[in-house]
Amino acid sequence: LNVNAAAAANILRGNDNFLILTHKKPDGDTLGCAAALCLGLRAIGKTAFVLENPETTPRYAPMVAPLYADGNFKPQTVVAVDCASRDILPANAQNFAVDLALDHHPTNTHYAKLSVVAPEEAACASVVAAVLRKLKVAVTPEIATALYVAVSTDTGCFSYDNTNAAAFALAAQCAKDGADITAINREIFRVKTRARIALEGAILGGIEFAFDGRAAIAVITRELILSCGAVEDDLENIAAIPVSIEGVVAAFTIRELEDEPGKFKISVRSAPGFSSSEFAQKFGGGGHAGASGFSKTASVETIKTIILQALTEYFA
Ligand SMILES: [Mn+2]
Repeated sequence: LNVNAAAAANILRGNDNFLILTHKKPDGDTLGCAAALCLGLRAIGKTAFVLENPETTPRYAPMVAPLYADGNFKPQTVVAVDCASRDILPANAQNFAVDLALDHHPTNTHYAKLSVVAPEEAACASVVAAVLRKLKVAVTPEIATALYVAVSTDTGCFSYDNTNAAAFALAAQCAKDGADITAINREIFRVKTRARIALEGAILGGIEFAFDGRAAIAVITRELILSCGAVEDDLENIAAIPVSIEGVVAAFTIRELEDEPGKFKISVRSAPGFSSSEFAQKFGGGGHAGASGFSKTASVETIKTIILQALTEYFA
Protein backbone atom coordinates (compact mmCIF):
# COMPACT_ATOMS: atom_id res chain seq x y z
CA LEU A 1 0.00 0.00 0.00
CA ASN A 2 1.36 3.37 -1.02
CA VAL A 3 1.04 6.16 1.54
CA ASN A 4 2.28 9.75 1.73
CA ALA A 5 4.88 11.25 4.04
CA ALA A 6 2.25 12.46 6.53
CA ALA A 7 0.75 8.97 6.87
CA ALA A 8 4.22 7.46 7.23
CA ALA A 9 5.01 9.99 9.97
CA ASN A 10 1.82 9.00 11.80
CA ILE A 11 2.83 5.36 11.71
CA LEU A 12 6.30 6.16 13.00
CA ARG A 13 4.84 8.34 15.75
CA GLY A 14 2.54 5.52 16.86
CA ASN A 15 5.28 2.89 17.06
CA ASP A 16 8.65 2.37 18.71
CA ASN A 17 11.77 0.17 18.74
CA PHE A 18 12.77 0.83 15.14
CA LEU A 19 15.28 -1.07 13.06
CA ILE A 20 16.38 0.59 9.83
CA LEU A 21 17.55 -1.46 6.84
CA THR A 22 19.79 -0.39 3.96
CA HIS A 23 20.52 -2.00 0.58
CA LYS A 24 23.35 -4.21 -0.64
CA LYS A 25 26.41 -2.32 -1.90
CA PRO A 26 25.27 0.56 0.30
CA ASP A 27 25.72 4.02 -1.18
CA GLY A 28 25.57 7.48 0.36
CA ASP A 29 21.82 7.74 -0.13
CA THR A 30 20.78 4.55 1.67
CA LEU A 31 23.30 5.08 4.51
CA GLY A 32 22.67 8.82 4.83
CA CYS A 33 18.92 8.19 4.95
CA ALA A 34 19.37 5.48 7.57
CA ALA A 35 21.48 7.74 9.77
CA ALA A 36 19.13 10.72 9.37
CA LEU A 37 15.99 8.69 10.09
CA CYS A 38 17.56 6.92 13.07
CA LEU A 39 18.77 10.19 14.62
CA GLY A 40 15.46 11.88 13.85
CA LEU A 41 13.46 9.13 15.57
CA ARG A 42 15.77 9.33 18.57
CA ALA A 43 15.27 13.10 18.66
CA ILE A 44 11.55 12.59 19.25
CA GLY A 45 12.21 10.10 22.03
CA LYS A 46 12.06 6.82 20.12
CA THR A 47 14.41 3.85 20.37
CA ALA A 48 15.95 3.37 16.94
CA PHE A 49 18.94 1.55 15.46
CA VAL A 50 20.42 0.85 12.05
CA LEU A 51 21.06 -2.77 11.07
CA GLU A 52 24.77 -3.15 10.30
CA ASN A 53 25.26 -3.59 6.57
CA PRO A 54 28.30 -5.85 6.10
CA GLU A 55 29.25 -4.10 2.85
CA THR A 56 29.48 -0.62 4.39
CA THR A 57 32.73 0.96 3.19
CA PRO A 58 35.15 2.92 5.41
CA ARG A 59 34.04 6.17 3.75
CA TYR A 60 30.53 5.94 5.20
CA ALA A 61 31.06 3.75 8.28
CA PRO A 62 31.65 6.66 10.71
CA MET A 63 28.17 8.01 9.88
CA VAL A 64 26.29 4.78 10.65
CA ALA A 65 28.47 2.56 12.88
CA PRO A 66 27.57 4.44 16.11
CA LEU A 67 23.89 3.69 15.32
CA TYR A 68 24.19 -0.09 14.85
CA ALA A 69 21.81 -2.37 16.74
CA ASP A 70 23.43 -5.05 18.86
CA GLY A 71 22.42 -8.68 18.35
CA ASN A 72 19.94 -8.61 21.23
CA PHE A 73 17.78 -5.81 19.88
CA LYS A 74 14.24 -7.00 19.12
CA PRO A 75 12.68 -4.51 16.72
CA GLN A 76 8.99 -3.73 16.79
CA THR A 77 8.98 -1.70 13.58
CA VAL A 78 11.25 -2.29 10.59
CA VAL A 79 11.87 0.49 8.07
CA ALA A 80 13.82 0.12 4.82
CA VAL A 81 15.34 3.20 3.16
CA ASP A 82 16.25 3.50 -0.55
CA CYS A 83 15.53 -0.23 -1.07
CA ALA A 84 13.55 -1.08 -4.21
CA SER A 85 13.01 -4.77 -3.52
CA ARG A 86 13.49 -7.53 -0.95
CA ASP A 87 16.35 -9.15 -2.83
CA ILE A 88 18.56 -6.07 -2.59
CA LEU A 89 18.49 -6.32 1.22
CA PRO A 90 21.71 -7.84 2.61
CA ALA A 91 21.58 -11.44 3.86
CA ASN A 92 21.36 -10.41 7.54
CA ALA A 93 18.23 -8.36 6.75
CA GLN A 94 16.38 -11.03 4.81
CA ASN A 95 14.46 -12.42 7.79
CA PHE A 96 12.78 -9.16 8.75
CA ALA A 97 9.27 -8.32 7.61
CA VAL A 98 9.45 -4.70 6.47
CA ASP A 99 6.73 -2.48 7.91
CA LEU A 100 7.56 0.69 6.02
CA ALA A 101 9.65 1.40 2.93
CA LEU A 102 10.82 4.93 2.16
CA ASP A 103 12.06 4.96 -1.42
CA HIS A 104 12.39 6.83 -4.70
CA HIS A 105 12.94 3.97 -7.16
CA PRO A 106 10.11 3.69 -9.69
CA THR A 107 10.81 -0.06 -9.69
CA ASN A 108 9.87 -0.46 -6.00
CA THR A 109 8.09 -3.82 -5.72
CA HIS A 110 5.93 -2.86 -2.71
CA TYR A 111 7.47 -5.61 -0.60
CA ALA A 112 6.79 -3.58 2.56
CA LYS A 113 3.43 -3.41 4.34
CA LEU A 114 3.39 0.33 3.65
CA SER A 115 5.51 2.28 1.19
CA VAL A 116 6.27 5.88 0.41
CA VAL A 117 7.64 5.78 -3.13
CA ALA A 118 8.47 9.11 -4.75
CA PRO A 119 10.02 8.41 -8.17
CA GLU A 120 10.19 12.13 -8.93
CA GLU A 121 12.81 12.61 -6.21
CA ALA A 122 16.50 12.47 -7.13
CA ALA A 123 17.37 10.92 -3.78
CA CYS A 124 15.54 8.98 -1.10
CA ALA A 125 16.85 11.73 1.18
CA SER A 126 14.00 13.98 0.01
CA VAL A 127 11.47 11.36 1.17
CA VAL A 128 13.17 10.96 4.57
CA ALA A 129 13.42 14.74 4.97
CA ALA A 130 9.68 15.08 4.25
CA VAL A 131 8.86 12.44 6.88
CA LEU A 132 11.15 14.10 9.45
CA ARG A 133 9.42 17.41 8.74
CA LYS A 134 6.01 15.81 9.38
CA LEU A 135 7.41 14.36 12.61
CA LYS A 136 8.46 17.90 13.59
CA VAL A 137 11.99 16.72 14.24
CA ALA A 138 14.36 19.54 15.13
CA VAL A 139 17.04 18.85 12.52
CA THR A 140 20.51 18.89 14.09
CA PRO A 141 23.73 19.52 12.13
CA GLU A 142 24.40 15.76 12.35
CA ILE A 143 21.03 14.91 10.76
CA ALA A 144 21.48 17.64 8.16
CA THR A 145 24.94 16.30 7.28
CA ALA A 146 23.54 12.77 6.79
CA LEU A 147 20.78 14.11 4.52
CA TYR A 148 23.33 16.17 2.59
CA VAL A 149 25.55 13.10 2.10
CA ALA A 150 22.50 11.26 0.75
CA VAL A 151 21.28 13.90 -1.71
CA SER A 152 24.72 14.98 -2.87
CA THR A 153 25.95 11.45 -3.60
CA ASP A 154 22.79 10.33 -5.44
CA THR A 155 23.04 13.39 -7.70
CA GLY A 156 26.82 13.18 -8.22
CA CYS A 157 27.22 16.46 -6.36
CA PHE A 158 24.27 17.93 -8.25
CA SER A 159 25.62 17.08 -11.69
CA TYR A 160 23.69 13.97 -12.82
CA ASP A 161 20.59 14.23 -14.98
CA ASN A 162 18.33 13.44 -12.00
CA THR A 163 19.34 16.71 -10.28
CA ASN A 164 16.23 18.82 -9.84
CA ALA A 165 14.89 21.78 -7.90
CA ALA A 166 13.88 19.55 -4.97
CA ALA A 167 17.44 18.26 -4.64
CA PHE A 168 18.80 21.81 -4.51
CA ALA A 169 16.06 22.82 -2.08
CA LEU A 170 16.97 19.96 0.25
CA ALA A 171 20.66 20.84 -0.01
CA ALA A 172 19.87 24.47 0.84
CA GLN A 173 17.85 23.36 3.85
CA CYS A 174 20.72 21.08 4.95
CA ALA A 175 23.10 24.04 4.74
CA LYS A 176 20.72 26.16 6.86
CA ASP A 177 20.46 23.33 9.38
CA GLY A 178 24.22 23.26 9.83
CA ALA A 179 25.37 20.41 7.55
CA ASP A 180 29.12 20.42 7.11
CA ILE A 181 28.90 20.80 3.34
CA THR A 182 32.48 22.01 2.95
CA ALA A 183 33.91 18.85 4.53
CA ILE A 184 31.50 16.51 2.72
CA ASN A 185 32.15 18.07 -0.68
CA ARG A 186 35.87 17.85 -0.16
CA GLU A 187 35.98 14.34 1.32
CA ILE A 188 33.50 12.71 -1.03
CA PHE A 189 33.84 14.60 -4.31
CA ARG A 190 37.34 16.06 -4.55
CA VAL A 191 39.79 14.02 -2.51
CA LYS A 192 40.77 10.73 -4.13
CA THR A 193 43.00 7.99 -2.76
CA ARG A 194 46.33 7.40 -4.46
CA ALA A 195 45.02 3.96 -5.44
CA ARG A 196 42.05 5.59 -7.18
CA ILE A 197 44.27 8.01 -9.06
CA ALA A 198 46.55 5.14 -10.15
CA LEU A 199 43.51 3.18 -11.30
CA GLU A 200 42.06 6.15 -13.20
CA GLY A 201 45.43 6.70 -14.87
CA ALA A 202 45.58 3.08 -16.02
CA ILE A 203 41.98 3.11 -17.22
CA LEU A 204 42.35 6.37 -19.12
CA GLY A 205 45.55 5.14 -20.73
CA GLY A 206 43.90 1.91 -21.84
CA ILE A 207 40.56 3.05 -23.23
CA GLU A 208 39.83 1.69 -26.70
CA PHE A 209 37.65 3.67 -29.07
CA ALA A 210 35.50 2.41 -31.92
CA PHE A 211 33.04 3.77 -34.49
CA ASP A 212 34.85 7.12 -34.86
CA GLY A 213 35.05 7.64 -31.12
CA ARG A 214 31.35 7.15 -30.51
CA ALA A 215 32.02 4.00 -28.50
CA ALA A 216 34.63 3.56 -25.75
CA ILE A 217 35.65 0.43 -23.88
CA ALA A 218 37.60 0.33 -20.62
CA VAL A 219 38.86 -2.83 -18.93
CA ILE A 220 39.45 -3.34 -15.22
CA THR A 221 40.92 -6.72 -14.30
CA ARG A 222 41.51 -8.02 -10.77
CA GLU A 223 45.21 -7.84 -11.58
CA LEU A 224 44.94 -4.11 -12.32
CA ILE A 225 42.90 -3.47 -9.16
CA LEU A 226 45.46 -5.32 -7.03
CA SER A 227 48.45 -3.68 -8.70
CA CYS A 228 46.97 -0.25 -7.91
CA GLY A 229 46.26 -1.29 -4.33
CA ALA A 230 42.60 -0.38 -4.87
CA VAL A 231 39.75 -1.53 -2.64
CA GLU A 232 35.97 -1.38 -3.17
CA ASP A 233 35.77 2.28 -2.09
CA ASP A 234 38.25 3.18 -4.83
CA LEU A 235 36.00 1.71 -7.52
CA GLU A 236 32.91 3.80 -6.81
CA ASN A 237 31.37 5.18 -10.00
CA ILE A 238 34.47 4.19 -11.98
CA ALA A 239 32.22 3.33 -14.95
CA ALA A 240 31.49 7.05 -15.37
CA ILE A 241 35.00 7.68 -16.72
CA PRO A 242 34.81 6.60 -20.39
CA VAL A 243 31.45 8.26 -21.02
CA SER A 244 32.90 11.58 -19.86
CA ILE A 245 35.01 11.79 -23.02
CA GLU A 246 33.74 14.17 -25.70
CA GLY A 247 32.04 12.43 -28.62
CA VAL A 248 31.51 9.14 -26.75
CA VAL A 249 27.87 8.08 -27.00
CA ALA A 250 28.13 4.54 -25.63
CA ALA A 251 30.74 3.56 -23.04
CA PHE A 252 31.51 0.16 -21.61
CA THR A 253 33.53 -0.72 -18.53
CA ILE A 254 34.42 -4.40 -18.37
CA ARG A 255 35.27 -5.19 -14.76
CA GLU A 256 36.33 -8.55 -13.36
CA LEU A 257 34.36 -9.53 -10.29
CA GLU A 258 36.19 -10.00 -7.01
CA ASP A 259 34.24 -13.02 -5.79
CA GLU A 260 33.98 -14.72 -9.20
CA PRO A 261 37.30 -14.58 -11.06
CA GLY A 262 36.80 -14.90 -14.82
CA LYS A 263 33.33 -13.40 -14.60
CA PHE A 264 32.93 -9.80 -15.70
CA LYS A 265 30.41 -7.09 -15.00
CA ILE A 266 29.91 -4.84 -18.00
CA SER A 267 28.69 -1.37 -17.04
CA VAL A 268 27.07 0.58 -19.86
CA ARG A 269 26.91 4.37 -19.73
CA SER A 270 25.55 6.49 -22.52
CA ALA A 271 24.76 9.95 -23.77
CA PRO A 272 21.16 10.81 -24.72
CA GLY A 273 20.13 9.02 -27.91
CA PHE A 274 21.61 5.65 -26.96
CA SER A 275 19.62 3.51 -24.56
CA SER A 276 21.94 1.75 -22.14
CA SER A 277 19.09 -0.36 -20.78
CA GLU A 278 18.01 -1.53 -24.23
CA PHE A 279 21.59 -2.57 -24.97
CA ALA A 280 22.03 -4.39 -21.66
CA GLN A 281 18.73 -6.21 -22.14
CA LYS A 282 20.20 -7.97 -25.19
CA PHE A 283 22.54 -9.69 -22.75
CA GLY A 284 20.11 -10.36 -19.93
CA GLY A 285 20.89 -7.19 -17.98
CA GLY A 286 18.99 -3.98 -17.39
CA GLY A 287 18.99 -0.55 -15.83
CA HIS A 288 18.22 3.00 -16.87
CA ALA A 289 18.50 4.79 -20.21
CA GLY A 290 21.81 6.36 -19.25
CA ALA A 291 23.27 3.64 -17.04
CA SER A 292 22.85 -0.11 -17.13
CA GLY A 293 24.82 -3.32 -16.87
CA PHE A 294 25.05 -7.02 -17.49
CA SER A 295 27.49 -9.78 -16.63
CA LYS A 296 29.31 -12.37 -18.66
CA THR A 297 31.75 -15.20 -18.10
CA ALA A 298 34.16 -15.04 -21.05
CA SER A 299 37.57 -13.66 -21.89
CA VAL A 300 37.99 -9.88 -22.12
CA GLU A 301 38.68 -10.19 -25.85
CA THR A 302 35.50 -12.20 -26.40
CA ILE A 303 33.43 -9.67 -24.46
CA LYS A 304 34.89 -6.78 -26.50
CA THR A 305 34.06 -8.62 -29.72
CA ILE A 306 30.50 -9.25 -28.58
CA ILE A 307 30.01 -5.59 -27.64
CA LEU A 308 31.46 -4.28 -30.91
CA GLN A 309 29.36 -6.76 -32.87
CA ALA A 310 26.18 -5.63 -31.12
CA LEU A 311 27.11 -1.98 -31.69
CA THR A 312 27.23 -2.32 -35.48
CA GLU A 313 23.44 -2.13 -35.55
CA TYR A 314 23.66 1.31 -33.91
CA PHE A 315 26.75 2.83 -35.48
CA ALA A 316 27.61 1.02 -38.70
MN1 LIG B 1 18.90 6.46 -3.86
